[in-house]
Amino acid sequence: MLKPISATAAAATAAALVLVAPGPASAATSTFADKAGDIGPGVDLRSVKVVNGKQNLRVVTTHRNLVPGFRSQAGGRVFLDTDPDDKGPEYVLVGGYFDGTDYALIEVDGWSDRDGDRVECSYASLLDYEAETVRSRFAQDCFDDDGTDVRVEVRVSGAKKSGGTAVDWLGKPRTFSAPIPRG
Ligand SMILES: [Ca+2]
Ligand SMILES: [Ca+2]
Ligand SMILES: [Ca+2]
Repeated sequence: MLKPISATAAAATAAALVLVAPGPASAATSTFADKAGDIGPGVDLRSVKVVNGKQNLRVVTTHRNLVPGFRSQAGGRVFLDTDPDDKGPEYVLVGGYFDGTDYALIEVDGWSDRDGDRVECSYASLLDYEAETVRSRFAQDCFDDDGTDVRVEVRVSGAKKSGGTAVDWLGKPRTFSAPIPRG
């Protein structure tokens, strides 16, 4: 479990960091909100936070009622646009959002590409049921267009109680966020 640090400790650490590291501004961070309750609990997407850092790109999605049980059948796709001149995403992180599931970073050519290859590079995705988050980190050298802005789109899905699959996109389906400049 991730333990929150106290506000005073955080403030002291921040002050110390400012004293020892007055370097350039670090990673660009953007957070995008999604409507609550546009699909049932289990996977409902609430927000997507993107930190486009020098070494790593981090994406944290927050959900409503993220649960370990397989009955949720929850999972998601984090689409990454690293080349705005080429329509659609260049990469997608595909993963399951319950215990025992795996994930993979795939290089794709647009929204409907189902034949992409796995990218061999350093990345990881972590489910946190307590915080209801999925935290993913990608080394920047995972991406061919190293050093560029990135745009994201997220699609999550899960089992409906009544049967069938519920789908929740970040905002309008197949539309990217504003670009997040690399820090
Ligand atoms: Ca939602
Ligand atoms: Ca693109
Ligand atoms: Ca939505």
